[in-house]
Amino acid sequence: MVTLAAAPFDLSFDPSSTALIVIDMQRDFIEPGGFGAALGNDVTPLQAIVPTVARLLALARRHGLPVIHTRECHMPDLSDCPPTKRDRGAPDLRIGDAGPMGRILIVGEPGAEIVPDLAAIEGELVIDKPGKGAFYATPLGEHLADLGISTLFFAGVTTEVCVQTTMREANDRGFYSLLIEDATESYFPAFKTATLEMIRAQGAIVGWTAPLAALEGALDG
Ligand code: TIU
Repeated sequence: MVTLAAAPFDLSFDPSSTALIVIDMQRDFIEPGGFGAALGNDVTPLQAIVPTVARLLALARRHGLPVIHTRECHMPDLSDCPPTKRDRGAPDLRIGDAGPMGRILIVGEPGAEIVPDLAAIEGELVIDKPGKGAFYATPLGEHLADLGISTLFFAGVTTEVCVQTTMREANDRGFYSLLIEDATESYFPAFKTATLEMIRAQGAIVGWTAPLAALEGALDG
């Protein structure tokens, strides 16, 4: 067992039953001209965590932890995109519309790809998900059961939308969940702060948080 100095208290985990899930580090959320920008957001803060997520990926790979990447995207015919999701708000471009990186949030389009610095390597599972949570309408739960996973490390974007939703799904499924504080980001700084606080409040009601350096220290020694 490894013991990590996390908040709100130490988290002990067995690396042989721990996996890393990197949520939606896609061009559509991180680069100008994608879904995030079409919603009116400044994508710059999200770009800034790419090197930290790369360090986290290197750490997980160095220690043989299974790595799972997710991508929020939809079928070209939008059959898995509820109209309530596509019609929400007044974005410049809606899901399925043609933008500078291809059709917004559509499987196989350049914008739906993970940014090159964080691309999956051979043997890593990439899960396309139609929802905010990575367990909804995907094989993630079965995959984790097959691997015998009990602890999940989380990174990715955005903290309060897809990351938090997936952590809450994981919590209800009995996983110990740790969010790497500097490997996640929001378009809204206050939402990131609030999400970190609400995850670890009430005695880790959803899970734990810790900076990457603490995890590196615990695993690398
Ligand atoms: N808009 C926003 O903050 N996030 C999303 O729409 N999806 C994810 O968080 N991946």
